[in-house]
Amino acid sequence: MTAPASALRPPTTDELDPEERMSRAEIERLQLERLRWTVQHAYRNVPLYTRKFDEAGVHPDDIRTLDDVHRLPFTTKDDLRETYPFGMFAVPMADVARIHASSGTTGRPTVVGYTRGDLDRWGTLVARSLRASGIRRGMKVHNAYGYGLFTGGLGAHAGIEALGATVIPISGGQTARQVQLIRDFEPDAILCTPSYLLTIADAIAAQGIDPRSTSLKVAVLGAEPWTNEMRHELEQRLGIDALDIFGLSEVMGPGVGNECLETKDGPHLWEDHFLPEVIDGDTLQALPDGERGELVFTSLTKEAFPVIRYRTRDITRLLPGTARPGMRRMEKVTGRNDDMIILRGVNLFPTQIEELVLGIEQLTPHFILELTKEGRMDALTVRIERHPDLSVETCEAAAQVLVQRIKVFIGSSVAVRLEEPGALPRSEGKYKRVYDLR
Ligand code: DLL
Repeated sequence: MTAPASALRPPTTDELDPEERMSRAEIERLQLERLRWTVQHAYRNVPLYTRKFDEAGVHPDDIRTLDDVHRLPFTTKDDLRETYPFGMFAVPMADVARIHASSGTTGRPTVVGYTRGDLDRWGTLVARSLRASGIRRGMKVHNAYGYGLFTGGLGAHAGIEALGATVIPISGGQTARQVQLIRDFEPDAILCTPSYLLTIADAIAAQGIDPRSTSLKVAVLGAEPWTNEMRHELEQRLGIDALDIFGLSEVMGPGVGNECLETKDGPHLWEDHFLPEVIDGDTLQALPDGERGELVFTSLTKEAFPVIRYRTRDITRLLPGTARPGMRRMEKVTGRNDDMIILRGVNLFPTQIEELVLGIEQLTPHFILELTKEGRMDALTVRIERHPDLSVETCEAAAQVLVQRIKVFIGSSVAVRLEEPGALPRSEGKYKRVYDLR
């Protein structure tokens, strides 16, 4: 018996890109060749890189091995802001086929550009990412990442097309309509942020439909930190496989790396196009694979917007490849330097609370964190919606369990406040979890 065209399975070896089948040594050879090109290209065409290399006393000819990347200066978001809007483009504007921008939380937006060739490579890498998630030609893909300046919508869109699957370009928001189209169009796959998939699952249930009964088989989720506990919650709730897609605008957009369906053990990084490093965020020294620190990328094939040692602020560690042995993986990103809350001397990431919340069955996954001042002390309140089907007493007891677990596992004393079902804002894209009212 042959499997139906839409059954979920990992790609066969024949279906992979040739680079995905390369050995580690072949990948590294390719990386060195491409690194040398990138460094030359950036030095020659971007005044900021010329200046920074000269100040650091390093010349593109000094790059003879992959380790020589450590001699290059870092690039940060401040460099992008300083050269706003187009100062870091390495090709004439006539060769820039598209511009994207991310608003960020403060200051000027970050602007990035792509040549026609960059867009083609991006499409190929998103197609590779979706294929690793089990999606292929013959499947319908509901793309609920936001279209526009955000790289999520158009980036995913190009990948679905490059793969030869059928794209449903719904974009984010208008949740009731999303549910309607999931029912009517019967997509096999959905692409959105994990928090938005939770919103959609609730909206399906609110219409009296069992979220496990839809046509969806797989979700490819990213653009915000999320935990394996959230993966489990979404997989159970919707009866799907949930895979992690990683990326950032400065380095390309979605599809810098993606998990493989057969292993689900953190995104493989597409190392034929990006050279990752993990550094100690304080000393800025490179860390060996396996140690946790800040993720840094050098692009290897980008024409319009090459980045040299770009500091992502994302916290992770590099691990050996599994399903694609030639490429390294990274541990699922569950936090960024800038999301870290320091509460009376204890560092904590919102995802640590997510993990604990999802471990208590009587709690809902709908919570926000509020930081306030009590006298001279900082205070953190977890505002969480009570479970609509359980008594208030049961929910209160569960809230107290959460208080204790946060104390034991994170080391912080926090307050937990129960809210009515539906009282907290719902995600429509990247979820704002933390409200700093200090
Ligand atoms: O969020 C690109 C993207 C779109 C990735 C759709 C995946 C899916 P930016 O808006 O520039 O780009 O935000 C990039 O989002 O530095 C991480 O902090 C976070 N992020 C992205 N993907 C993941 C993920 C897009 N899978 C920033 N897990 C990054 C955790 C993620 N964090």
